Amino acid sequence: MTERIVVGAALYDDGRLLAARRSAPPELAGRWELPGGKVEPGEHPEEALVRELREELGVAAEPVARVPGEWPLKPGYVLRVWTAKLLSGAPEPLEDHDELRWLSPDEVWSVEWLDADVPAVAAAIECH
Ligand code: 9L3
Ligand code: MG
Repeated sequence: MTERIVVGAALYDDGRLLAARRSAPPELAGRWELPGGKVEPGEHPEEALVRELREELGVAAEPVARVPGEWPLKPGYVLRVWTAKLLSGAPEPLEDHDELRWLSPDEVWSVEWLDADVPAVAAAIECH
């Protein structure tokens, strides 16, 4: 079985990293993540990243670099992360999130990240 890829964005603006608090599903609600979602069949991961940021946050953004590594999610799914740059718009929690927060470097560990996102965020910080 091939694993389904979920893309996450380490979206930076002015040195701060965007964290998004999930509102669904119930078992993940209240925990923070790098915004993103499942790559659709036939879609390139970077395209999925741009699409997810538009749908979830209402912004235009571009991937900058793949963050080395891959992190297991629920069975059959893995998380891959790209650093990304905000091009236009101000992120709003339009879909699946109920709060957004721009975290300065000393605030990055002040939110309760999803388990899978903890090592992904650590790796993203390393390569930013
Ligand atoms: N997930 C974990 N960390 C992330 C993202 C974007 C997603 N940074 C998990 C949550 C869901 C699954 O991946 O179980 C699919 O994500 P979505 O399509 O519900 O955003
Ligand atoms: Mg999502």
